[in-house]
Amino acid sequence: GHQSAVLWFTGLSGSGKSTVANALEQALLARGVHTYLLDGDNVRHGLCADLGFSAADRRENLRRVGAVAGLMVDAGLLVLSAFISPLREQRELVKSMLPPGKFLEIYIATPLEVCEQRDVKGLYKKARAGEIANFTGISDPYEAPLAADLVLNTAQSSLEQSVDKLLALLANKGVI
Ligand code: GGZ
Repeated sequence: GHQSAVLWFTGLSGSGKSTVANALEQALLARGVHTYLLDGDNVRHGLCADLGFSAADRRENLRRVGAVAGLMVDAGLLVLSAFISPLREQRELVKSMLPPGKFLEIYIATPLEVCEQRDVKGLYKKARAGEIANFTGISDPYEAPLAADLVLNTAQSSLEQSVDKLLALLANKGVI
């Protein structure tokens, strides 16, 4: 068995949040631990389809995700969440919506230079060209966590190393 919790991945676009969260999900599944991954792909097309990327819209996006994560924790699930969640106040809001001790903050600290170099979706190029407004790291702020439960840098660690650190954290916290 396992304890319910929310693993909250935060970091820039292209930092590796979804990649690491997906790899962790596979590793947990192999250990018989089922999870649910919340990310922009399954939330911004449905539950939050009415929201954009202004500060107010991002906050509302994350508040709704926090509410859903809270319901999933009630149901006993282990939730992985991968959103930029750029501001400390937004992440504090989500934390405050969950039972004490259920929010684990994972900072994917891949440097902006690396994220921009990768530019998997070509969004940084468009942001630099002024074709996307309010782009995190370019024309919109990102506040790094001050006390994350774990800091990972996908430019310096392999995916396997990152997953191992996450599994160790979960074991250490008594989640798995
Ligand atoms: C940041 C943006 C923007 C702007 C579109 N700023 O790399 P991606 O494409 O797949 O991840 C980014 C995603 C961010 O959505 P989140 O829900 O995670 O953001 S937040 O937590 O701030 O609410 C990026 C894409 O959407 N995208 N416009 N202006 N990222």
